[in-house]
Amino acid sequence: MRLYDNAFSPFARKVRLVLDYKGLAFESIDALALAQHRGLSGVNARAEVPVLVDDDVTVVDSADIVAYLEDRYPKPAVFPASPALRAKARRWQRVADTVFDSIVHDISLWMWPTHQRPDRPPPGLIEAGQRDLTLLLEELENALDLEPFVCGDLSVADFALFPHVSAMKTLGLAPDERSFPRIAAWNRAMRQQPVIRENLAHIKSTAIEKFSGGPSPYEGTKVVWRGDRLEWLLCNGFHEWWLAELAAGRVIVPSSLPARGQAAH
Ligand SMILES: N[C@@H](CCC(=O)N[C@@H](CS)C(=O)NCC(=O)O)C(=O)O
Repeated sequence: MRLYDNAFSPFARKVRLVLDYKGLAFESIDALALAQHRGLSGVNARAEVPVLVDDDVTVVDSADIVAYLEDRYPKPAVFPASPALRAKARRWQRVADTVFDSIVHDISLWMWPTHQRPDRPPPGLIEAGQRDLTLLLEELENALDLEPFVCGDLSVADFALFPHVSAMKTLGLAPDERSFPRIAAWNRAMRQQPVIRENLAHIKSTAIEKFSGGPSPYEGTKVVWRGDRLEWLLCNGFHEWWLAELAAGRVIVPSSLPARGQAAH
């Protein structure tokens, strides 16, 4: 199997965690490196990671990849057995992928080692992000009623959430133990999982490899603004800031349409 991957992408991390948990071997390509862009566009018109190629099957989008892996390699399962818990797992995967991701992405641009922006966030952006992340954490705290994981046993919900919740620590917004005791316990339980330990070590060594000497292999100016990330900005009134980014040539908006002559998967 081949994974079009990137160590720092929360979506690629989710898929990697599922592959590792299921004990599946794969070849990883750091597909967000600019040198790999053409190859990535060849398998995904949106030029986004992750993409999984398993023999003659190509699957785009992390939730679809996880669903494919579960169908094709069912044991150990990453979806619970009961319909109610499966719905809960899917819901938290979606909240992680759409809402957590958007907020963490939109308020973290100024901390990316790739971009090193000289400007500052527009007034109110970080505060709006902190406010909305707190709302999400309150919801997650209530949802963690089965212990130790979101659906009782480890599931895709935990693998989807962990990259975002751990990124909050890097942003100085780690959920505090007193306000969010269940999340703190969940976080500790997650960090004891061998696949999580391995993933954290992988990110650390990749960051050293990519950023500690010479130019970074990644895009350093433009930011990819796909739907959910843009939606959070717009619903919080930061459209003028975004339009200025667009005018300054710092915006990429992906398209799902295949390039002329290329078939969709
Ligand atoms: N819905 C997609 C989102 C994937 C996504 O947004 N990937 C980002 C990285 S986190 C990406 O590849 N962006 C293109 C780029 O940064 O060049 C999924 O779940 O796989």
